[in-house]
Parts: sequence; structure tokens; C-alpha cells
Amino acid sequence: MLGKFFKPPAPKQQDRVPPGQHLATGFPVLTYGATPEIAANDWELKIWGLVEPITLSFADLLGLPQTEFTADFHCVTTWSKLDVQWTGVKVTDLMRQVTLDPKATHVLQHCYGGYTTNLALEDFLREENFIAHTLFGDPLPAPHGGPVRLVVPHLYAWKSAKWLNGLEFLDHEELGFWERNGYHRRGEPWAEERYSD
Ligand SMILES: Nc1nc2c(c(=O)[nH]1)N[C@H]1C(S)=C(S)[C@@H](COP(=O)(O)O)O[C@H]1N2
Ligand SMILES: [Mo]
Repeated sequence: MLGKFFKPPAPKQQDRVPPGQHLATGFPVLTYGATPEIAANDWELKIWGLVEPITLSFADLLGLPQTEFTADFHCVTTWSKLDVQWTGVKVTDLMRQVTLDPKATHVLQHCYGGYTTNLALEDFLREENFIAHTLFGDPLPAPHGGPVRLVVPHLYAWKSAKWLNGLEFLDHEELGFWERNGYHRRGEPWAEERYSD
């Protein structure tokens, strides 16, 4: 039964699959609750908290430097997908538009539909993180978080907020949806930080 959905990692890929994970075939969708339907023209990203507040439109996002990303994707429910191809804006390029209060230490991602997930600032500001609007060359489909999601490749995928709508900067850690419901605060797949103790 399992063989229908999972194939064992090929030798070269094996070292990219974290412990306890299997390679998925296809790109599964993992959503808690309903899928919000947001038109790109209606999408906005509000940035607030310990920061000079700004709001970005989809056109504003497209006006920032665009980058292509290839990243592995690890869901805590034990599937991984290697080499997912995205286009979007590096978090570090977005943050050049933002005046952050030096007291900020954490960020809470907010989504259309109410999902939240938290990151320490050093996990958020990494060079490989991005805000995606394109998946494998097509507009990001709604089930995968379109029109816009965040992707944090070095942590389990529940940290990659779909239908991203807000970034709230904080001087303390505030837990997001899954983190309040037993998932690990940080979620590093190579250390199998799946659940809180
Ligand atoms: N807004 C929102 N973002 C979310 C989720 C969700 O339910 N709502 N699920 C998370 C989880 S658990 C995973 S594994 C990934 C799944 O992304 P995918 O559906 O594109 O595979 O999105 C994450 N981001
Ligand atoms: Mo997940």
C-alpha cells in the first residue's frame, strides 16, 4: 500500500532525505481547514509590530528583484519532495524595503484563513528563504498557497506559510497554530524536531 505513494530514495538522493522521511511522488497538498481563494490583485502583505509598518500589493512584490529557487521540501508527516522549483522574492531582498526595530527577535507569519507559524529572526532572515508566487513555471496554485506563500527550506514545511498575508515582528516568541498544538517551536528536519516535549 505504501509503495503506491512512496518510492525509496535513489542512492544519490538518499543523503538529502532527513531521518524518518520518505520521498513523495508528485507534490502532496497539506492544508488544515479550507483553502482561501484570493485573487492576485486582492492579495496584500501587511508588515507590522516592531517595524515601520508597510503594506505590499502583488504589483509591489513583482517590482522587487525576482529570483528562481530550487529547494527541498520536508513535511513533518514524513513525506519529502526534492528540487521543487519556485520563483519569487528573497526574504533578504524584501527586508531591504523594511525598517526593522533592533529590538525585534521573532516573527509571526499570518495567513488568509487564520493559520499562523512562528520563526526566530535568524531563521527568517536566511538567504535561502523566499516569498513565492510561481511554482514550476506556473502561477502558484491556490492549494499550494497561491497567490503568495513563504518558503523556509531549512525547516519542516509547516513553517512555510501558504496564503501569506502578514508578518508581525516581535521582541519575544509567540507560538503559531501548530506550535501551540504540539509541534516543535523550531522544526529542524535533520534534528527531527517534530514535536515539543
Ligand atoms: N496557511 C497555511 N499554510 C500552511 C499550512 C496550512 O494548513 N495553512 N500547512 C503547512 C504544512 S503542515 C505543510 S507540510 C505545507 C504544505 O504545503 P503544500 O500543501 O504546498 O505541500 O504548508 C504549510 N503551510
Ligand atoms: Mo506538514
